[in-house]
Amino acid sequence: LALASGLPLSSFAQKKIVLGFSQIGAESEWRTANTESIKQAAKDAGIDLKFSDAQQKQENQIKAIRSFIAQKVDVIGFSPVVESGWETVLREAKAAKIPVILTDRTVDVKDDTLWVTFMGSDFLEEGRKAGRWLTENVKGSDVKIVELQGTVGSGPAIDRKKGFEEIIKGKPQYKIVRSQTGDFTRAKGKEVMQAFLKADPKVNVLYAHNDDMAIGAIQAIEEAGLKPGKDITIISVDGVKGAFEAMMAGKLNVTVECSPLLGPQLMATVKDVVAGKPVPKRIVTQEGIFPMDTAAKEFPNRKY
Ligand code: GYE
Repeated sequence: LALASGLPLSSFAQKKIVLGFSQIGAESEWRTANTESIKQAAKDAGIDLKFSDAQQKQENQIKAIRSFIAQKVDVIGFSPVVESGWETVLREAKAAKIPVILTDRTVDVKDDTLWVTFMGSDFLEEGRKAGRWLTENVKGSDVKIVELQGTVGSGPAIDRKKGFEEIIKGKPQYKIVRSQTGDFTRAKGKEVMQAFLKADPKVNVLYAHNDDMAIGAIQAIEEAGLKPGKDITIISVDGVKGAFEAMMAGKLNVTVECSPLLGPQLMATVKDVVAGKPVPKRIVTQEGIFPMDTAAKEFPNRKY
């Protein structure tokens, strides 16, 4: 087909929006579901997605963002592995007039004009939900808690710890006796739990900042001859399928939901930003909490 001008019709068709997205890595079931959601939603929305995996390293994310700037993408999306250290590269994106959308995790920068919007969960509230479940369901005069923290310096690790501590504060029967990072992975979760149990096997509760670390820790607990979910009450965050399976097996007591399905919302926002429409500065994901006794009923409805 050609028009009177002689140009092919296709050159008049709207140019595809190009989105450069820097993902943290593939550290957890949550993350792989998040990547899947973003890729599928880009396809569905007809957006040209340039996807880059940083293998959990900030320097790789900075490189990816610089390469998106050099390629002159329309929008940059990213999920910052840690909160600090983004000023310089975000200023470069701003100077190049490329809008930046934060998904899942946020950045700690003074100038909030360096990013357009932040969509994702309220990690502080997730920590509080974990803490409230604990204080309502685990009673005793001396409750010894071990904590597996997420990636050091990441938004979810900082806030899930803070929210949880806020709830147990002033309740001296709840004591965090050991707390260390497991970097949001199964392997590290298992390794650190082994070390915790070796130092002192008298643990009542494990609070893990994500399901993957809890699942790794469950293996360590079983190998130590203890019963996860019974001898040690386990609380974690995300609500991935693996957690529901562990709950149905009686090995995990509760998971606080954190949805990774941010793709469709991201693509809709990318389109709005390109069209010059105003977008809210903060878009919060709505989430619940799933104790063990709801797992079998909820499992068929789980999408990640
Ligand atoms: O909880 C964890 C993942 O940033 C909310 O990152 C996300 C966290 C999620 O690796 O499993």
